[in-house]
Amino acid sequence: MTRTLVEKIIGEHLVEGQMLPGSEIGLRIDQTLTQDATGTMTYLQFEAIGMDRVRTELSVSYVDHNMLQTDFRNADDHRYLQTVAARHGIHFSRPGNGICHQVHLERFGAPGKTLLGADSHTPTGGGLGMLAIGSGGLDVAVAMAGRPYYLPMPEVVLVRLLGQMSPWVSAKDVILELLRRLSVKGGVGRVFEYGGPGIASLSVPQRATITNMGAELGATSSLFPSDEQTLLFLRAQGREQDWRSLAADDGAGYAETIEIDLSALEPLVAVPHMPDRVVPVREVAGTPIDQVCIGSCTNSSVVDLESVAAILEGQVVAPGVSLTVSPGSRQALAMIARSGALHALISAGARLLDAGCGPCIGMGQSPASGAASLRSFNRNFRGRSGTADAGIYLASAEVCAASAITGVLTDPRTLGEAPRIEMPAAFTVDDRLIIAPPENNASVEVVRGPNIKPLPTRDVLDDTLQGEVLLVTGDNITTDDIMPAGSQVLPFRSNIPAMSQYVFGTIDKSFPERARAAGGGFVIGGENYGQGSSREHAALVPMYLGVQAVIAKSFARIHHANLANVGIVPLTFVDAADASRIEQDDLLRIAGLGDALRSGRPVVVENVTKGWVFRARADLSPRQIDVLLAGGMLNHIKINS
Ligand code: MIC
Ligand code: SF4
Repeated sequence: MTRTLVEKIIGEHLVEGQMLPGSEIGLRIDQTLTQDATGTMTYLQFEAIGMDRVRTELSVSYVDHNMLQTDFRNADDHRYLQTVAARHGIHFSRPGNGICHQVHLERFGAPGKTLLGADSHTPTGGGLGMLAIGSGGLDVAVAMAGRPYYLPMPEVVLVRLLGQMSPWVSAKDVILELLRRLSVKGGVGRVFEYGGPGIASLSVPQRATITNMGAELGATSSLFPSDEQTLLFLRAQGREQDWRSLAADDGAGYAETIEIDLSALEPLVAVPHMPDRVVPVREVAGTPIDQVCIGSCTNSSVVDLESVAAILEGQVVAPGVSLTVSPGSRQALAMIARSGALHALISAGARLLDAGCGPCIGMGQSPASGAASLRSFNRNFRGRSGTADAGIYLASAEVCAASAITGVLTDPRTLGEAPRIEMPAAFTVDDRLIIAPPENNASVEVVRGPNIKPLPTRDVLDDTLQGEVLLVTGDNITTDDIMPAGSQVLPFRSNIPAMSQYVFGTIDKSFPERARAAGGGFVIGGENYGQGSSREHAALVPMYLGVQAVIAKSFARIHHANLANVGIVPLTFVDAADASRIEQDDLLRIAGLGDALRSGRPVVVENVTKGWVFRARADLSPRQIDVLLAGGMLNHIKINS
């Protein structure tokens, strides 16, 4: 039987279920990663499971998001993360060592492995031929405990790359082109497997840009075969022993094949406020730009930074532009420091930030009122930068560098000859900021500062759900809309009561107060509800405020799983037109929930206020229904252990 690359890796890790698209499968997870903004909850949950040491081959805790320390909170969290890692057999990557996805790619990722990460951009690792998937923190905690990770078997789509990119065209343009064609929900339930003759010319850092931003398609993952390029990268990282050759069989069957001719691509840009609003740069060239930010897990490798430095060499940033550079890793920063590229950046007027997420998650560097900010990042949702009326544009590092000089959106092809930057033959390897856990972990004391609050808990689900509609939303609501990030809110990631005052803050500031007064209720969503980040806080906090069910036209994969994991019922309208008949404050009732869910029949929802009923489907596996009815995963584990 011929198999796709995805089927091969899943086949090697399948512990439950069958590889039939849409049906639930359980996978053995080899590696996990967390970052600090999702990690505190993940490790509190791991502690609640009550296991001494992780059962994975490798688990790594990174600190990269909550890097501004404006008070004790983030520093408290870092200390908790460091000590809880040592206590339970987890590697700890210290603040300053870089962004989880970039560092994991450099130092730990390996072809053929499974990686589960509490961050939606975990598929970055697919650039190395591994199956890397983002999930909520609770799923990562469960995987660290050695239990399978469950997900619907994805459809596998082949993206055949042909030809070679022209000068000034970059890997970012490949993924922007896919977003242009498929939209932010075009990847839901699918894995994108790259192949075709065009992949041979793409280095691992370029591949990782593409697999990273596959998250913006809503895809379960994206990956490349493991080939000569993979070997070159691993050798250059001093990890040749991690290489194995891995590719799909000839004639493997795919749900769909998409072709992209690399030689026909041109520099592209996503305009505000969605990553799929993609147009050629030349069409919007001349748009004045106030800020340029280079970095994020999409485009912050040493290759990107060297290329930016080559463009900025001898130039100075335009007077109206503030340029920031946040290296993806300490390795990348150390290498540009040694090569002299850092000097070119600083001389040009770049403001150098920590090796971390920084402006990507609104951790500082919020643009001015109404500003246009051009970023080499992956998300441009409204308000995510910390400035509600700023417009964020997403493009390659090269487009960013060119525009920083001119002060307007610039097609870099107008600058003349493109710099030719090759991936280094040897990276500078220095793992001293990665602390390996001690053999004897039992005596390690876990330090909890006052910012670490206990996990919120809840009871088993009632058989009748009744409550007011607290909010009716439109399509493509992101988890940034549900649970905003930014420098003000992120320090509360381990303090759910404090965080709850910000829920739905960008949509309706009165939500928390109304939810409290009503004792909880329902949320009505549109298409692709909960797209974007993996943050389970977008489920945990509504649960804490008493939200019982979210009824939407469709859901993003990770958020759908997170809702069930915390005991909020995710339901999908059978007839999407019913959504427009529901208004805020309507009283809804679902009776006989348990039987309805177990029977597999649609759930009948009564709109008590308006006197009509509608039907909604629960697209949940029998396992998820048990988890849900128990009031979430932690209750379920307790009941069954
Ligand atoms: C993001 O890019 O939105 C984040 C911040 O990395 C999130 C995780 C989080 O909210 O902590 C993600 O992508 O999952
Ligand atoms: Fe960090 Fe941004 Fe990447 Fe999220 S998308 S991990 S915030 S750099």
